[in-house]
Amino acid sequence: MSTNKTFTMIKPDAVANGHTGAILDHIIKGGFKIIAMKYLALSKETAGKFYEVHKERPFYGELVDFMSSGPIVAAILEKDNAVEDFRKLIGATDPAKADKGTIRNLYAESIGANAIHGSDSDENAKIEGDFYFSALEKF
Ligand code: DAT
Ligand code: MG
Repeated sequence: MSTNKTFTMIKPDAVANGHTGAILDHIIKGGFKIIAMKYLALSKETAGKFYEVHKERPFYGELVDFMSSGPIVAAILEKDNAVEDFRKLIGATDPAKADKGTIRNLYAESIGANAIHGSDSDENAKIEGDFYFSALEKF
């Protein structure tokens, strides 16, 4: 059964390039409700922990450096079928392969600096949301 929540981060490239407002607008117009949101400056340690599942992949070091290179915006989003619909809204990991009109097609720079994160399962959406937000900060 799919739940109605997913977790996202607007990544340092998109924040630094001034795309935060346009991306939030895109998300809201896509039918998602923002139920928690904050700016964060990730340390290498925190970024490394968040992406621990990718520890053995060759790009892990680069990913950790990138995600701690500038502010990010973390948010929990709500919509029916949230995880799957949000992955569609953001597009493929590699922006060169992302469908036209998706967030990564419009705003990402490269496969590494790809503008936005979206959880890949209901289980991970819960883990990732709980990683950044306390009970006090989310509905
Ligand atoms: P996604 O973010 O689409 O779920 P992923 O979970 O496979 O993709 O990888 C996590 C992040 O790691 C991805 O958003 C960007 C980075 N990454 C993935 N593949 C990469 C590669 N081949 N080279 C550099 N960075 C990569
Ligand atoms: Mg992923």
